[in-house]
Amino acid sequence: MARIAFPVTTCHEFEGVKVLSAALKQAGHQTDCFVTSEERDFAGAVRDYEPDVIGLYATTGQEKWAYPHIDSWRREFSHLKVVMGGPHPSFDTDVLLDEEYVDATIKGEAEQALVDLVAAWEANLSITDIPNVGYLRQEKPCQNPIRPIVQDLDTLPFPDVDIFYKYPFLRNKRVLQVHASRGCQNNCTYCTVPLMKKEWVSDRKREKFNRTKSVDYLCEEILDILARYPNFRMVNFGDAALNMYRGWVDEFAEKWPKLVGLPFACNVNINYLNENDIVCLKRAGCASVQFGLESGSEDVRLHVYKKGYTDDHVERIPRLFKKHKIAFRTNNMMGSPVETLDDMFATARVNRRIRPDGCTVLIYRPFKSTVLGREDFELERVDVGKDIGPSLHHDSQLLRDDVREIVNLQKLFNLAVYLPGGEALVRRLIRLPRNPIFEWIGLAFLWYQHAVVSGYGMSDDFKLGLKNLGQVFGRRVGGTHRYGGESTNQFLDTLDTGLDARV
Ligand code: B12
Ligand code: SF4
Repeated sequence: MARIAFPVTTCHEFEGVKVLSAALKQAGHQTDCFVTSEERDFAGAVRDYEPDVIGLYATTGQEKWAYPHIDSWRREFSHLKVVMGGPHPSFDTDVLLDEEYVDATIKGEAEQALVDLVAAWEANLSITDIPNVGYLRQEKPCQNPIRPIVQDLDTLPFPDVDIFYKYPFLRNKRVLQVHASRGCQNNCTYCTVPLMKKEWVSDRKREKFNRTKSVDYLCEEILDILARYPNFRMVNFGDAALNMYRGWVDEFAEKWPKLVGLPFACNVNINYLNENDIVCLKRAGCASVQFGLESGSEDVRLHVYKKGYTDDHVERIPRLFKKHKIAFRTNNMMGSPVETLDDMFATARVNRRIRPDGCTVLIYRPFKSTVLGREDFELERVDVGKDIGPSLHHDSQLLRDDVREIVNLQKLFNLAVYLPGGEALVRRLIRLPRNPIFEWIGLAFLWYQHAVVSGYGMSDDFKLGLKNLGQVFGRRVGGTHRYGGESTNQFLDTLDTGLDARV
């Protein structure tokens, strides 16, 4: 039996960590997670747990946040092993070169791989033949091929929420975070999910990346949580799209209200959505949905982002949301390599026309794990020396002359959408230097969308803000990003819960 600790630097219950914890417990191990903002002495809490293995989840930009802590834990426990998983190490194993911090990585879905890795470490066996595992061989990162992914999500144990809900803030907030599926029908070029779809499957014939839990399993999972944590008043589905398979929402609309009966918010893919789905969502108790509009230009949306949303989808589906009284929020992206500032204002105008209940606006980031991002790196459109931290809220890493305007527009976008005459005003304002007032305006809109439109609740959001306020503007120290709890803008990252999986 080994003891595995999952340090987490965003105040949010991570589905990946929950499912891994459940798999490890099923294999007879002990697990716990440690959320930086929720611990008085975070490093001490992990140390007191006396872990054998540290498991780190990382998106690109946050892969090194725990290094200083690992240093101190390693000094305490000489046998300690560290494994990193999630999107970043799944596509880039260079973290293995930091061998003083990382012993192994796991590519893709890790339920079985992590159990195998921990067992090998426990028995002092070699890890070099374990599928999915990455390790350092002759000073070079070496990635093993991956095993088939779990095809039937119902065969997995329920995600282990207890390691997160030991924290009063997480268990007493209004919204319960849940996942009903994995994968996505679309293949957007700015998103990592399509490359997961390609690289996280083993090439076994008919292996499916897009999977849903059965409605029965999902309802049982929620009831199991609510039996122990009864304070939740709403559910937020973190999936790419709740309408993953036609027919699933029909069954969901039948069973969810009877078995669970909580209102919920979710993401939808509007190119796969018809009026019947919307009626079913409403009947099931859907309070709000969000989808990625991303660009006002159909050409960019269809041909560059390959989003699959035509102008007809973008105009027609929101009318149906309004007809059936479901609030909707759009996700929008500023500053991709193909858009001019005028195009970005066109995105604001489309929003103005379709009148969403809120607009989330993020700054395009060139990930090496996306089709468009890979092109950016190849064509040298990226300011590679510029450290923008992990987030999509703060800065652009593209080599463009109008970065200041883009970043300002991201903050002021909602004024251009909702304020009469807003576009003309915002066109002028974005030429000013970046400043805290714009940041606060952006933050206020984000808070409104999260608290009100997504139903998260004013009070929870306010508390979340207070917890992490110091991190909102304290992200840069001496011009370089300081990895670690103090500087990773967890507040903004956590607020962004609705997400069209692009977050
Ligand atoms: C829900 C979600 C969120 C939630 C929860 C955080 C999270 N990452 O789980 C919130 C809203 C907080 C969030 C925030 C952000 N997110 Co987010 N998010 C997602 C989303 C839609 C689903 C993740 C999920 O739960 N999947 C279901 C579970 C079961 O799968 P999983 O998480 O991949 O876990 C499996 C493996 O990764 C692995 N694994 C997971 N954890 C660990 C840990 C160890 C030790 C090991 C070995 C393996 C391992 O095993 C798991 C089980 O098989 C993904 C898209 C996607 N489909 O992955 C984007 C995604 C992960 N987010 C992304 C981004 C960019 C962000 C933000 C930076 C956005 C921002 N606000 O600026 C922040 C970063 C916050 C953070 N600390 O992670 C990107 C990452 C891109 C990249 N290449 O790095 C993704 C891929 C979307 C995209 N743009 O393509 N996000
Ligand atoms: S951006 Fe959203 S819709 Fe597009 S591939 Fe990613 S998860 Fe799917």
